[in-house]
Amino acid sequence: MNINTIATTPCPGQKPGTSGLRKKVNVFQQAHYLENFVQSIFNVATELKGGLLILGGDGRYYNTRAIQIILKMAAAYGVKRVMVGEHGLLSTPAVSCLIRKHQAAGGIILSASHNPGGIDGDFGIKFNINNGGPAPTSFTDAVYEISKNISEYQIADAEDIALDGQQTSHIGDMQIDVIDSVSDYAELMAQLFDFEKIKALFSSGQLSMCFDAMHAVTGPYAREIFEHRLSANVDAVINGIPLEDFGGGHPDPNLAHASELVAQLNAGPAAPGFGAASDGDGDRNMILGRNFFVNPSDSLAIMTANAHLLPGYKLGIRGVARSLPTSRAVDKVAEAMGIDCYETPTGWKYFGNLLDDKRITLCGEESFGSGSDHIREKDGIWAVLFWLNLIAVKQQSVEEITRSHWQQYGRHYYTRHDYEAIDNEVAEALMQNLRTQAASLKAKEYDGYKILLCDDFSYTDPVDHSVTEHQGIRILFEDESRIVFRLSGTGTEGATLRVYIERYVTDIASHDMPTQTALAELINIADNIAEIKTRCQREQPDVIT
Ligand code: VG1
Ligand code: CO
Repeated sequence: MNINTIATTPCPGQKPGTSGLRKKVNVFQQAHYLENFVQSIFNVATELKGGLLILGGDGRYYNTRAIQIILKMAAAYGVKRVMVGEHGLLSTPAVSCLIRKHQAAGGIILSASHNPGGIDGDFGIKFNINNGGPAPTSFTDAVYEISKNISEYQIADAEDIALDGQQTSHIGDMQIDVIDSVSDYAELMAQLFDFEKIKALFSSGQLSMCFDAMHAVTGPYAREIFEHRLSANVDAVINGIPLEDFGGGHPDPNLAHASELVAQLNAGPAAPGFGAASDGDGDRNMILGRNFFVNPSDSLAIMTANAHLLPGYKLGIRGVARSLPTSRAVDKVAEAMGIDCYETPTGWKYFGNLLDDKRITLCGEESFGSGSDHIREKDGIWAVLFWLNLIAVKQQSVEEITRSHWQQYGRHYYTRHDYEAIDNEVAEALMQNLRTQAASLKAKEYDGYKILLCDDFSYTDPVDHSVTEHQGIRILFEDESRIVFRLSGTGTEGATLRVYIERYVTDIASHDMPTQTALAELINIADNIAEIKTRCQREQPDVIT
């Protein structure tokens, strides 16, 4: 094998965000851009030398090109073996599953997750460590430092590898196995859930479902699991073929972007009883009932309260965790169950230590993400199976399950308002203004809502004691309402301000308000305190979830 050493100069801005490095495709296409970052990863992940690497992506534009480059660089670095998903496809949860099952040294996932794809869209790259989870900040910081000073990278002089069809080939001494993207993952799902019971739900005609794969990576997973193994209705999966531009859509499973699915579920009495969608790389989920939306924060709470009913969790759960902006619905359940509930910064990497240390079994985020200790990523198809299994056990609809949960624990009305592509300086100044005000806001009252606590969230990991600061401004009111402000770490254009608003209502007679109405006063308070409209020159948020 001939290895070429290529001279390069640093590409600015290769600092990974909430979940890997995300940029416009044309940024990744610049000379040496991808190579610099991959070499920086290799230089930190020395355990890859002589080890196994899992490699795949969500199928977006540039996926297979990047895979060919990475394979040649992996061979030059001395990786022993690479398992690549067929056609270059692997969902994020499948990569996590494969790393754990095959004791890989790590995994590279090519995805910008819920961001749009195609030649004018976004591309991204994430590295997962040997526990199957996203690399911690200490790792990504080290990668960034190397990227700032890189002067050369190494790449094997080799032909491209065929990615269609499961086969084994070599670049020098490195073995490359093109594997079935779905089977190991599907097997794990069958161990966790009662497939026979779910199957009976479909075959008895009691339930039909619609799963929107949004032309992203979950299409093949959904077809195999829902249609083949669980015999769901033949038309259960829509938009099931992965496309490089996601069919022009935005592969973000929420009410705004999964409009085809929402229309089906709202189509009256003939609508399917269960609906779901996943994102670009298959780690997010949206759960719908007939004409009914389950807020992701509620979903985590409902899962926690009911996990013991499902085979994979029948021994009960140890504890739970949620990210800061996720509603405190799960806290109520944890309190009642007498288990720990951790509050972490945004991003799945903060759950890894808690899972590894066996402090928690379930965890989730408001951004349509939930997961468990079965892997170290959030998992879209897993969440769908969890709900299907729950419906089969309880013999209740999605709406009935959710309403009875609210009845028992109270309802957390919840919304997130996103202001996208704001000028970076304006966004920073808005956050800085909140930080400066934080201490003095305590005990102030707005429209009858009295502030109990206001701070800039800082997290000390209870396992390795690492400290992560400035994770969002949180305002807690006396009636348990909350407002959280933070800037996104996944966008590729300017800044995105996220405002998270929740209100806790125990009276069951008040569980039927439209969410934005129930939160109207708090939405105004958020604007008053942060001066969003004036500072950002916006009348409305760009996206409401
Ligand atoms: C967003 C979500 C966060 C999630 C992250 C990655 O981050 O808010 O909860 O973990 O995306 O999800 P941010 O920094 O833009 O708010 V995925 O499915 O895009 O990898
Ligand atoms: Co994702």
